[in-house]
Amino acid sequence: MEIKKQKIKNYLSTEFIGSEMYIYDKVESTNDAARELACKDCKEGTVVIADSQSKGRGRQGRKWESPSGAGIYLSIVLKPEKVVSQMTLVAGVSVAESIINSSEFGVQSSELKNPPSAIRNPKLPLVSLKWPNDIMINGKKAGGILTEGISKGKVMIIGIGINVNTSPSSPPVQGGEWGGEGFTDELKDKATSIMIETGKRVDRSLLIAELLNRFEYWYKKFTEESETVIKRWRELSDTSGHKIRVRDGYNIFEGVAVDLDNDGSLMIRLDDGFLKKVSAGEICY
Ligand code: BT5
Repeated sequence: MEIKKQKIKNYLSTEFIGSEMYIYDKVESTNDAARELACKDCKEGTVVIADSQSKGRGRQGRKWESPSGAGIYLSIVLKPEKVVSQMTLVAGVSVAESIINSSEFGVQSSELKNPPSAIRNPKLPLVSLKWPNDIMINGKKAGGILTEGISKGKVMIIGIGINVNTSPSSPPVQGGEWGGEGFTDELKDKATSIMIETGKRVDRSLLIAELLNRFEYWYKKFTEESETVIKRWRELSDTSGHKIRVRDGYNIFEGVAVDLDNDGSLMIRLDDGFLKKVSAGEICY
């Protein structure tokens, strides 16, 4: 099932997100393609989507595996009043909600030929957000967000990667029918996809429309009253209460995640009793 622009448009109910949409077979990174368009002064809400990426990236130059036919790789150009890190949380809430809702338009594995053997959970998946930018299903990473600013002007690029129909195993299953190559050895124990967890192959065009609709809703909410988004993020996250280790640059802290602050930072009760606020970094639990 390829990604179809007309199908996305049919389900889109946004005012400006996706009003300009570019869909490519393959790009190096949708964030770079979106950045180029932003530099040419494209409209706010322009969306770049690719079926695969040859240099998909995560934060700090890490790689984002982006096989063809399996995932959603898209970037949204925003021109907000203020360039703020909480935009990652806006995207996280939108992605989590759209995955939860995708169960309504997924296809049952029983309706498919050659279902993969390793489908684990036929019930509704447990979708949760892990601070600051991970989307987890049943405790494994199924998506990530890469928010980048453009130095000239108030432009932000919101990059979203979701493993949708990625197959559980590599090498290829049934000639790519189940989503290309599956996960690499490095990822197969810590990454997952919607299909692996639910047994449902999801139409990526519908999921993209759902995601963009929700993104616009939460982006507008955020500009009106940012606390609503933070509240929703807290509901969808299981980070609070976890014993965690945080890497913040060269420093490593250990403690318990207490809460998300209204500015999107994570509050941690350190092992020595002090409360520490972390605005960027990496956590393990
Ligand atoms: C992220 O970085 O999670 C942000 C990923 C953003 C990807 C999107 S796709 C569209 C847009 N264009 C781009 O070029 N990027 C964005 P980070 O928190 O740094 O996590 C990266 C780590 O996740 C890697 O080091 C791997 O361990 C793991 N990883 C890589 N590919 C993965 C995948 N497909 N699924 C799950 N985990 C993955």
